[in-house]
Amino acid sequence: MPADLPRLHCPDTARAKTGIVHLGLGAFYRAHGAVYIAEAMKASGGDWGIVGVSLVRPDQRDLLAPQGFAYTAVELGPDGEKPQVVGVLNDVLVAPENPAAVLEIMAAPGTRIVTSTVTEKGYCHEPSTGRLNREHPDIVHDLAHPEAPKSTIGFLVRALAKRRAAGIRPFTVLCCDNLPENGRVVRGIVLEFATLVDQGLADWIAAEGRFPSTMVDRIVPATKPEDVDRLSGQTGVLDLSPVMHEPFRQWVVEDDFVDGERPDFAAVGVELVKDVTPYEHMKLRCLNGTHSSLAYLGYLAGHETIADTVADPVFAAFVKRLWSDEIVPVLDPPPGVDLSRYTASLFDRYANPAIRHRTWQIAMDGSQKLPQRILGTVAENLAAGRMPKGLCLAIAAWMRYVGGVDEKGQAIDVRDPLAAELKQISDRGHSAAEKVDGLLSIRKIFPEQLASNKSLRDELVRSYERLVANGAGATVKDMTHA
Ligand code: CS2
Repeated sequence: MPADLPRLHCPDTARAKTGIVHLGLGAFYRAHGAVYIAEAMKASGGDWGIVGVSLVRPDQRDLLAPQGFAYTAVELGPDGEKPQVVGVLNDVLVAPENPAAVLEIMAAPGTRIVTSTVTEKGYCHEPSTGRLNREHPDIVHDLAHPEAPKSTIGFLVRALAKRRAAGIRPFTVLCCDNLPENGRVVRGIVLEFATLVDQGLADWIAAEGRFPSTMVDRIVPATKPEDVDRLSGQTGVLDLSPVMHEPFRQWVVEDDFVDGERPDFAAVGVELVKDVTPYEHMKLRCLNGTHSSLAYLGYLAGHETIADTVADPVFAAFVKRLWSDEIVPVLDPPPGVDLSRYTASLFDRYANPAIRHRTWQIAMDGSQKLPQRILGTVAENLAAGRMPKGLCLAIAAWMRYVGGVDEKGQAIDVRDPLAAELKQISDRGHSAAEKVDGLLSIRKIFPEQLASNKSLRDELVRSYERLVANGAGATVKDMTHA
């Protein structure tokens, strides 16, 4: 790394006052929501500076503090790389070091929105039902120690309680994670938790709080050391925490904020709508559903990235078939959207060779992702009397993946909150059928109605057997006749 380069610093423009606290400061938000918010302030002003909160590790704070919390967002497009310095972060707090400081900024009168990207598992809920998981260790902790929370839900509820006690209006909770009807789901979890703390608080949040649902979209792979080196070579300054993203972006938001207080989103292309549900379904099922399918099957077939996977003609034909035969037929498009154009553009985005998005990264946390990405589509196909064989193959590939051994007999580093349970259940089964039955019996993932469908179960067993006997590449090939 070129150590003698000057370090990136925050542009000298006056900083906006903090109006937003963001929970879960990962690459995605820094390349998506934060960029939109910075642009909205540039276009129309407003005090919408952001304080980021890392809920687990200090890494981001440690990298960003010496840069005045500025970072470079790099667009990786067909015509090269476009770096842009983003100076919208005012501070980064590390929650486990000082939860009181996080609660203080969340409860400050100037904070009017709390955004979150804490990943699917960060809401401590059961993916199959959307309800609070009261046995989650962080939830148990936060109910016992409300003044020093660990979980996103614990922070939201405690900060809202502080605002209520101080006579301050609630903030809007703007969830930016890939959950279906994410605002409504988070509202339900927050209210369930608040009820356990104080019914009066829960009633106040229910009446005065706002939780607009959102659909967020931009492909942002994890930043790699070579990205840092390449960027510093191009710019002559050292940024130790840039984010890499594709040109495409989309943000659809329900326009329902506490007292209407929000950045001027419309000025920068955020789509403000009454009901985000059709957009969320389209994106979660068409994009994330096929992303996960390609991740498990592609990983097993030895492909490192999504771009490598769809460069393989067999997989290209497979993903197109998933869209045309299984996903789009059971989807109601949002007003004015042509789904065949939408999926064609998804294919081009996947094929962008500059985006090195690892199949292993997308394969993480499958237990939290499958329901909203794949299982809804499967259920609707079954209800229409069709067996969605491609998606069944994807589920079987997930089942094989969580068994923890790849096609060459090498261990897979399975990252999932249920990893130990999944491996144990998989290991207990001696045959494909026993493994499939064991995994299907996990109610946190597979609802009873789906798991008890005999033809689905038989199709999963057949798919699993084929994956073991022939490998993922050959099985996908057979299916697409490519
Ligand atoms: C991906 C998403 O990692 C994953 O599971 O499917 O992060 C995906 O890249 C984004 O949702 C795109 O908007």
